[in-house]
Amino acid sequence: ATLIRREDYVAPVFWIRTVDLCFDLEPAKTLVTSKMRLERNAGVPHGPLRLHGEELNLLRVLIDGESVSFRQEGHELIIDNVPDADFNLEIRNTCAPEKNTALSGLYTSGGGFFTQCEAEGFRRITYFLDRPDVMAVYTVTLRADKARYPMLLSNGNLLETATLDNGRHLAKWHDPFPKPSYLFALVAADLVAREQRIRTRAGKDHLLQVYVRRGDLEKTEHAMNSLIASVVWDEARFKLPLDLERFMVVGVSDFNMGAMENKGLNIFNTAALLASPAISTDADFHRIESIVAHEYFHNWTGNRVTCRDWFQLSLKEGLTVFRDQEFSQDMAATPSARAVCRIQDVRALRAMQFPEDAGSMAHAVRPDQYVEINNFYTATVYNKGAEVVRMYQTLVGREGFAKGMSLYFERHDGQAVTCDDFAQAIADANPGSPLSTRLDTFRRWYSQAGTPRLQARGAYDADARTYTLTLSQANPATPGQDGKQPQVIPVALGLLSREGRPLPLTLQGEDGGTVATERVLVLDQAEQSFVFVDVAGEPVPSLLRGFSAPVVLDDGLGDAELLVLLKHDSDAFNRWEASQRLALARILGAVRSGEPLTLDAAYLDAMRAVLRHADLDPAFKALALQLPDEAYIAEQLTEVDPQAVHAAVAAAQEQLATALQADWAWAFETHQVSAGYSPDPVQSGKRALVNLSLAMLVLNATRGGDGVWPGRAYQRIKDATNMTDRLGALSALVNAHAELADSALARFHAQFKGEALVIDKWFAMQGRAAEQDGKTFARVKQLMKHADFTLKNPNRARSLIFSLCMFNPAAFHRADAAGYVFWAEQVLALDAINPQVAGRLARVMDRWTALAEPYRGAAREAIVRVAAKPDLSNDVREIVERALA
Ligand code: B3K
Ligand code: ZN
Repeated sequence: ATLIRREDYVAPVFWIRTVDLCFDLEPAKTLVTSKMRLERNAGVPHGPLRLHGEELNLLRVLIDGESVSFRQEGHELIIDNVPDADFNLEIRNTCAPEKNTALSGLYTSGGGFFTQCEAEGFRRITYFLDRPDVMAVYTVTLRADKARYPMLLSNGNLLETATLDNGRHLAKWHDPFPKPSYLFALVAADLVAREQRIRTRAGKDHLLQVYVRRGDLEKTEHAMNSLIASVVWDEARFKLPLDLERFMVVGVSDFNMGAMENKGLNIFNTAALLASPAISTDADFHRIESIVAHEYFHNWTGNRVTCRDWFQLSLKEGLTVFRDQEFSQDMAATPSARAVCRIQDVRALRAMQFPEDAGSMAHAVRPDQYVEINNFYTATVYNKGAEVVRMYQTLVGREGFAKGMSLYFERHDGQAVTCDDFAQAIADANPGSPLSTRLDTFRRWYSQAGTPRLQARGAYDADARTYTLTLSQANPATPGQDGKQPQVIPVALGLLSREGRPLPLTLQGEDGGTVATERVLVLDQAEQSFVFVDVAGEPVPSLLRGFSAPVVLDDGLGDAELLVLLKHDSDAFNRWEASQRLALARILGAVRSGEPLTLDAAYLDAMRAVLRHADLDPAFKALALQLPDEAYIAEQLTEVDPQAVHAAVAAAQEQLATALQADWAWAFETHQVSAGYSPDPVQSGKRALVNLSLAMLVLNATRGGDGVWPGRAYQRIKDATNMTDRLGALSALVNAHAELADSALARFHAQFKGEALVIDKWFAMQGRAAEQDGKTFARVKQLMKHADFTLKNPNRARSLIFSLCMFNPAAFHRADAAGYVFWAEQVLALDAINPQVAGRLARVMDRWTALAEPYRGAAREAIVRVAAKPDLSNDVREIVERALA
């Protein structure tokens, strides 16, 4: 395994300008013929031609029609004697799609052929310069059995089709846009398509197609609508049009991640594509909309302008996540629904990215090194990267950002570029802005790993009527990086009077008369003070509104101030944040003291007030009443006892359930949706609150409260007309370990046994069930032997194993180490099948050094056991070695 370093980047010795690929598709052995036009890169010293290739069987190599001598070294095919002028290179090889359980390159799934090339899968199809800065124009011919594979698809436009001998047929595709190999795709399968013709603002006609297996056609309406909305949005918001006559989306049930943005031929995990009220939850509808948008938006941010090298991955991923988040907010429409989107995005960042930034795999948004690039499709590159892009927008404004985007495309369309190029374009389009004047400091967001700590302290001077806010920052050391420099932290803020009124914000030295009640301060030093004048009384600061920077904030506020914010803040994000901080303080207090948790009346009254509030949006209420994630709580502790964290959370949950019983019952009864199903924010908000209420009521029933609720939940599972309600009721029973849970689970399984995506949910729910006396862990072990379980399908493996190891800390971190033993076994078993999925599971141990004993020692032992296996994949080896470093 070699370490690849960012600073070692060199431009390619050759360019590949065009490639003509021909596939004779057979599951056991597919023949690939590749005819390429190559050219020396005049800008770099001469050298041999080195092509990447893995798991291939090479048949012949011709240059300008003549056979040439070559060498094979490791995963490289080396040709020393290459003409100086342009030349034709022809390569013939075979690969074995049927044996490709790694699902990278060309593989079979459900009787069809599919590809996944990002990051380095193309080299598992044929020999190539498989790096993103080599961009070629592709022509692709597919030949296959017509009955088994009636649909033959590749990137771009269909040039011709023909019937061949022996029941075979042919399709030829041409993609006019030069692209890196990671964006290549082909599909050959028995699929049907939902089609929609659209005319865009620019007056051009396009054909949109969503291809799925026959029985799934009626589950593609939502994806199609999401795609149309994405096309409209990107034109309206960023003036970025669809550039292809035909845009295809294909669903496949064996897939390593959510979806892939191949040029004109996006391939989707069916879990991220198919939706219907009967099989999908509101969250599924929302997630599908955002993934369809994400992949579509990549057409500009990723495909038209791509990455020079994989260290620049966040150039396309951070930017595209930002774009899909903005899209989701715009689709949500109302201010409250927008805030709900933002809260959910920040929750995910804190639950996934903050631990990553603090653990053994901590890396900068633009990493400096990797062994296996697939290990760096991370929450840092994606979600923190999106926060970095959001900060540009905060610093230059929405219009300034749109201008910056236009300049970026003006400069770089058709190129493979770097994160620096993006920063430069946004800054150059906004001269004199708070970004442009601090660009070099801002760039540290790309180079420094770790979550900055932002401290804020206010001092009120009653005589002078001034309020001095002192902001300071510190950035903790991360593996291989200490002594960090200050970063640029935009702090959106407001000041509230003790009665909750917004106060005008005038800084010393500014003209009076500034009436803004919200503004952005920019911290770019280790410490800075800001003096507000004409402040009538000691204010309550509302800092980092909308989560204006991805930092950990310590504002020193106590209960009294948090209660003011919870009641009155005009910023919905900080209002929610106050609810979480109140809960967090109580949970952490109990965990740190070792005393059992008792929720006080002030907290319970505040939560009751939220629940009963006349104007708050039900979706917001559900989020505010939900306790913080155990993973996020663990991040606040220097030594983590996952069982103690869970015990405190479980106690808080029970007390909330009991103390607010009447209120939950009220919320349940008064928020029922009677209209026909729609996943819109209003309906889904009500369902979220109803489901939370039901979970609380069932929990309370199993703790001696009103015993009617488990029966009502059971009835609801039978009667529900949509999956959100059905799954909500089922999970209420399962999480509370109610007596009716088992028969409800059996019923549910029988009802949905034909629906793989629902059976995934059935497994996931049991793997995530709140732990109680080891019952959940025992259940997972038993389910591993279920006839429907398999390690080979990533969705299924994730639904059970990841649910336990990644999302259920209390079931996983056991004093007897059985969870860790299970983890080690599954990482090793998966590694033999699919290294990418195994590598992801290996990441579960990132934070093992923060664990208290006996967990810490036992975790280490399990990691050592995995590391001891001699033939581990690069994926898993890099993760476990970094964990042990
Ligand atoms: N770009 C792909 C992810 C590829 C992951 C490769 N291991 C999907 C996306 O981010 O849209
Ligand atoms: Zn992406």
